Amino acid sequence: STFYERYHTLEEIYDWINRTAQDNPRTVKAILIGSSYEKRPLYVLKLSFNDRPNRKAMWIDCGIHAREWISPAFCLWFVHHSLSFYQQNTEITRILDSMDVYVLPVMNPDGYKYTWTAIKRRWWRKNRSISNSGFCVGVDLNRNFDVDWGIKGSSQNPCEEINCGPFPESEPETQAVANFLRRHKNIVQLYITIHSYSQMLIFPYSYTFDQAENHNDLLEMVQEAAQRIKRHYRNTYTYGPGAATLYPSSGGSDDWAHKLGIKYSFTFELQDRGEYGFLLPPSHISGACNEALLAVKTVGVKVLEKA
Ligand code: 0X9
Ligand code: ZN
Repeated sequence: STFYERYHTLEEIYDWINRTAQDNPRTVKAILIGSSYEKRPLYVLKLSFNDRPNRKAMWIDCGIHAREWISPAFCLWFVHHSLSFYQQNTEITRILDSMDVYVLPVMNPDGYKYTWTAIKRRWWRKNRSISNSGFCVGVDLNRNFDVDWGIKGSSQNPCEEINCGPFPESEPETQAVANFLRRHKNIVQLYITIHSYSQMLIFPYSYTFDQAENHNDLLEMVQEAAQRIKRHYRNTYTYGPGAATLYPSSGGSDDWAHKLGIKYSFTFELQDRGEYGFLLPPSHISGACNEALLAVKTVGVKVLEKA
């Protein structure tokens, strides 16, 4: 198997980030956007294939949840595809010709590292911040954003999996992403966050059953993505607004990005539908990533057509 068909330790991913930037000095830059609770750097790779003025941008983050190993694997897959198939594949070329792409391969490095250290830790989801009220560790970064914070599908109890933290953006990982997107909100048109598992293409809102004002556009985009996945890979993805399609929950990054003004905002839940769950075997990485790549390219091209 190739490098991209295996899961990698955090150290290997940091090495890959460095190497990728060094080997592609004209097109790839590593940008430090902050650091984690345990002081690990948060690097974003900026892919920029030309320097036309007024360029727009898209953002993809991976690894919000530690145990969802297919997610960082996808970010690496996506960058590799972009660098390998620019000017070969029509869709990735169209996207990279008109947008810069910001890729955060591991938003929760402390949690990711922890899942690699012992079998019983393989199911860790949150970051590794220590609450000042007691002995439990970890905040669910996808409950920590400042949108209806702490209300639905989240818990203020640090011992729980869906702990939203002591206050909105309490976590350095959340702050780093939120600050970066606030600074770049005028250029970023498309926000995508990669999770697993369940094979779902979700869009805002999750914090409420109210429809986003561009609901019909978002629905059309994920519907087309799901149809193309079915046609090309014979695999089923369900799609729709988060609250109705998955479950209601507050404080998520997709809803927050949408309310910031990034109108095209998505959460993609990759393979599988529960057979292996978080323990998706390496032999499934290429299938899972190619499907997700098709979905990313589908919504990316649609944004270009709409915006
Ligand atoms: O619950 C989550 O954070 C996501 N599912 S997961 O199984 N990967 O944990 C779904 C997030 C959907 N979006 C929001 N809740 N805002
Ligand atoms: Zn997740």
